[in-house]
Amino acid sequence: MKITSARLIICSPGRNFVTLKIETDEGLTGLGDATLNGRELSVASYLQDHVLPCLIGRDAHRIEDIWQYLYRGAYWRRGPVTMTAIAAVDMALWDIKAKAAGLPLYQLLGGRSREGVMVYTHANGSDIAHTVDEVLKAKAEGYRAIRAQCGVPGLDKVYGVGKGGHYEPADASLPSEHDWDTAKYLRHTPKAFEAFREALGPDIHLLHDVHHRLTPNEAAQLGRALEPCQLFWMEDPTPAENQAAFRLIREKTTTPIAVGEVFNSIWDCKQLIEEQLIDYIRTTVLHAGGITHLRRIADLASLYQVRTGCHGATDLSPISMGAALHFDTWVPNFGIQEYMHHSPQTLDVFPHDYHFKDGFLHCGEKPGHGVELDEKLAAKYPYQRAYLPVNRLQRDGAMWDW
Ligand code: CS2
Ligand code: MG
Repeated sequence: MKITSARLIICSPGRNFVTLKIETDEGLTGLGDATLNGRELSVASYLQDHVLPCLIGRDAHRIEDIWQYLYRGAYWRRGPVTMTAIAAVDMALWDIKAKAAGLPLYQLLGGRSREGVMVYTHANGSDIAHTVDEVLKAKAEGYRAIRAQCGVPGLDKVYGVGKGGHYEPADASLPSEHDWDTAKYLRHTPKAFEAFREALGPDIHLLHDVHHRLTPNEAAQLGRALEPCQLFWMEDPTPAENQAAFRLIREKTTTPIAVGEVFNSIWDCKQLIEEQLIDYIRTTVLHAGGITHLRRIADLASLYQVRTGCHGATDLSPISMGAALHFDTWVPNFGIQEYMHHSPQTLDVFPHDYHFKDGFLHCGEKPGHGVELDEKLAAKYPYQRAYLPVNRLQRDGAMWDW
């Protein structure tokens, strides 16, 4: 089965998405997500100018060989742009192979390991009382796991807390600025989680995203202070370029740790996994080289009892969500899947067969990954430049981690 065409569709139904469509001489087509939030056009160019011309005429069934060709063959390995581009090709090829087999994608990975995929949703509030309301609303909607982010007194804009409850990471046509003060955050957060746990009772999982803002020592302090609230995880407590830094956090607290949404290869998490410095690995089908590479990361993780917790923010298109759900349905060491709701416009542009019920997402049974693209509708939403915010210290305006 030869690849006859490979092209990009870039659209912005509320936010930007880059989609790769691969067509074959047997009439089967596949879709892959190529969206890198705030840097969308760099992946589009990488694909358009350097990858797509090399795909024409190749056998669409040779997923592994094409993966190696794009990874080893490029000489320049790894990095978010390269690995997102490879992921888009990989997702589209798995879609095609599953359609050729007439099977939902999870069947090709080894079949079903579970009846549904437990997801966590977001509850964001400007203060503790508001966040308690949001957390209880999520519980009433049937979620078994809830990520809570709460405004901090004295800070104007805090990660994860949007205007009027809605939160979208890429919020402006030039980077907007957030302010940060670690001492204020560390004072407030344990009080907030005490209130969330009390409101929820013991049975609902609570999660929190620190978004790389603490030093390892501060992260250890926060982890300890949160131990009575029994978190499912504390996410990205400190930047992870230095994997060994997690030893300090690990030695000091039993609060489980999740890391990896910004990782793009197995090398970014090798030490974290082998030394059991984390509990959950958050790499995705999108930013970590597709299903082919994510499977290798999950297999390594399984040797060390590290479980998966795939990133699933709105900047990953429904195609990534569809592919992730097939992956999650199979992967033996599954932990949880993030589920941040796409806008109604986005869902109209990407018809899909996954559905939510009682705290779980379920992939569909259609051949492939089950997500399509309405190209006519997509054309009504042209690309709009959008950036993630930057973060500065309130004290003196110095740049901080975001
Ligand atoms: C986040 C994201 O979902 C998460 O855990 O950290 O909101 C993240 O900020 C965006 O996906 C960045 O693109
Ligand atoms: Mg995160």
